[in-house]
Amino acid sequence: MPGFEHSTQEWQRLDAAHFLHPFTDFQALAAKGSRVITRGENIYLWDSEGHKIFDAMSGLWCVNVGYGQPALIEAATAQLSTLAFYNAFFQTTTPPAVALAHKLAQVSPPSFQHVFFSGSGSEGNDTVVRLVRRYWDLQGQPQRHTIISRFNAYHGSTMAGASLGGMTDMHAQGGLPIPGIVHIDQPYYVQHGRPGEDRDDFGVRAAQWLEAKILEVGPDKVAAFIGEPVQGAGGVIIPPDSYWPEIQRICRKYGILLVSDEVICGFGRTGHWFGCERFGFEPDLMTFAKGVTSGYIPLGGVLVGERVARVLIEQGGEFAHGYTYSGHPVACAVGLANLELIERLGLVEQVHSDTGPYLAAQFEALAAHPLVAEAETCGFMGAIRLVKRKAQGDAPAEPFDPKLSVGMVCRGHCFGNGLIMRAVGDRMIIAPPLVMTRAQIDELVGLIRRCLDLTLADLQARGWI
Ligand code: PXG
Repeated sequence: MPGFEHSTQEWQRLDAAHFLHPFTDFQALAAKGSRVITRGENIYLWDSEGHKIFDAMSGLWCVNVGYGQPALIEAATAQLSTLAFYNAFFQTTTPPAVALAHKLAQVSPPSFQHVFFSGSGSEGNDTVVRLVRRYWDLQGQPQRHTIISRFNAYHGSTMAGASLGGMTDMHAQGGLPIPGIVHIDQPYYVQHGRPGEDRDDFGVRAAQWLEAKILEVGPDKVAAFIGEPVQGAGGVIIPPDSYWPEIQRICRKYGILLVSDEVICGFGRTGHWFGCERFGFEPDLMTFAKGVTSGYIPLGGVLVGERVARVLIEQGGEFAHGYTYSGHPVACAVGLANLELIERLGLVEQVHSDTGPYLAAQFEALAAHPLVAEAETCGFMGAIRLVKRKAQGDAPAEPFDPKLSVGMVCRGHCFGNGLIMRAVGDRMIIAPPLVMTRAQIDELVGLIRRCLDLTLADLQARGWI
């Protein structure tokens, strides 16, 4: 492609000289040199050295339909030629934005008939903060200001997104969280479960931390609770089935708005259109991004349920919030083509009742590996936890010293063997494209097994095990 024909070394030199990457130690990366990805097709990537890579992370949890889908490329190209941009301020609209809003209303649970578009998931969550506080102002309860979230949640990287998120290392940079955002613990059994405790009992107990926090803050001061159905960036933390219904019961008891951050879980990832449907709860607002366009072009937003929409529309007057790219016509055209393709290929049903259960069976068998304590999936998301010694009888599994960064060692072997998996602490995680076939699941699990074997040998050679 003209302008893109440098050698790997030249790309790395220019990259180090000019490009500050997200969540990156700039100096360390410059010393090592970036990996240069040049092409994608289906569920595979190629780097500038011609290596083929199995992308078990769908880019960054987003390429749900896989790379190179002609329907999305054609939708973008056609819209670029027709109308590359117009805004949705000043009482105007564009056909792709209207058509995508209509489509989103069709695929969402019935109470969601309205959407506010943003350019990303972080901006979507900033919109959530504005919407939630606006709602309570309009209800004559401006003191309902506090939003409760969870530690180890990820809700984005803007000031509000990072504040809603519960990543303490992010909070440590820049004086976060902003006022009015507080956190409770995550429903992670490995961290908080009691010996012998039933998982569902744990789920109810973990949900009740919300009630305790509401009572601490004051029930009349709490505006909303936000959570990812499954915490993605936190390490694919799959809550017990009892958790979300109990969260919903508590929110309803105190009249608090319930927000589902569907940025990762939305658009088929859990085998349902939205993660809340998998876990049986009915939120008032849903943040989305990533899978709405399969990552082909940036787009995000908030789906607004009836309870909030009615107040905003009937009593709200002007809502003083919005982005240049709210309802970007090219992004919306791609989003529409993407949702239609997900429907045409039957990907949600496929993950629900065919490839999802097949992945579960194959992936969960990795729990037999000597390095693995648990291997679990939820739709097309999965995690394995690496441990020094497996559980034996009543003795729980023995974790590695976190300082060893064993996950990063394993990730290195994955990269070296043409597999992209993410390491989050001692959890190795996947979120493959929803188009992954049974044969490709076999290929993936074979690759993971090989990388686990190499990691084991490596750790033994280092004397860490
Ligand atoms: N909510 C959730 C649940 C997310 O996972 C965002 C909001 C923010 O979306 P934007 O589009 O602003 O990035 C996300 C993003 C990782 C990783 O390393 C995960 C995300 C972003 C970057 C890295 O797992 N999720």
